[in-house]
Parts: sequence; structure tokens; C-alpha cells
Amino acid sequence: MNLWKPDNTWKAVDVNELRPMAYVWSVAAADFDGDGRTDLAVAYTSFELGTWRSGVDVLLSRPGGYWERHPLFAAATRKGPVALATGDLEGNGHKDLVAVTAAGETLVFLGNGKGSFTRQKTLRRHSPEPAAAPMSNSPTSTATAGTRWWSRSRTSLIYTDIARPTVV
Ligand SMILES: [Ca+2]
Ligand SMILES: [Ca+2]
Repeated sequence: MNLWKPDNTWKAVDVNELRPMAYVWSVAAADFDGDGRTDLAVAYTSFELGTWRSGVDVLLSRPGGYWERHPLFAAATRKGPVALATGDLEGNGHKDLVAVTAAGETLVFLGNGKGSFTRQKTLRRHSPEPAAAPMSNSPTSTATAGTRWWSRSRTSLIYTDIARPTVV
């Protein structure tokens, strides 16, 4: 991570709280717990103890250059979250998180402003599929073509609704 300094240079610092043996696909930065310090959300795929897992960790910034790691989501798959964005989806002043998985699913996590999130289970379908068709939230499942289309459509909606999404 690179920190901007007053003399217009960058200072590279290590984030030791990242998972070992993990690929980091995406990072989103915002103050998730309202303490004035910018926190991080990290989408990763790890290979620990012989098992592939994908997920999202929230790293809350603490004084002294430390980060408090809070696992937010994990699944035993390599097709988990690969992209993250943050914004206030319902306008309650608390930063929320949106993750898009390699399987084309959209995961929405609503923040409580104190560093915790609740996963939004029910997403409104915006596809030509019958309304009665079940929509899976499992990142290990195979999404139908209609679901993929919906996810992409919803993702672009989110990206355009948020004034300045933080996407890396
Ligand atoms: Ca914070
Ligand atoms: Ca919110």
C-alpha cells in the first residue's frame, strides 16, 4: 500500500494482516467503522491447508499502522469475489460493500457504520426469467445465463449510481 505524504511523495507500507498464500484481486477503501480512519476491504483467493477459498476480508485501520482483520465472506471455491466497490446504497450514511464473483454473481453487504455488515439475501431480479425461478446466492453454484445477465446489469447500475466508487 502506498501512502501519500505532504512532500508529494509516496511511502510504501506493508499490510501484514493480509492472508498468507492468497491472491488479492481487488481492494476497496472507505471508513467502515466511522472512526475517521480509512479502512480496506479485500477480495482474495487463498490456498491454505490444501483448500482453495475465496472471500472478502475487512481490514479496519488502527493507530500505529495496524489493521484489524474481520472475515466478511468466504466460500470453498476459486470463483469467489474478484471485484469490490463501496458506496452508501440506501443513503443511511453507512458505507456498504458490493462484490462481484468470478461466477458472475453480485454480493451486497450493508454496513452498520461500526465495521460490521449484513449480507443482503434478497436481490431484486431484473431479467426476463420467470419471477418464480429461484436465484442462488451461493458462489459455488452455477449461475444461469439469465442470472449472469442480471448480475452484470445490476453491477453497471451500481457503478453508475455511486458518484465515485472505489474500485481497484
Ligand atoms: Ca475506520
Ligand atoms: Ca448504507
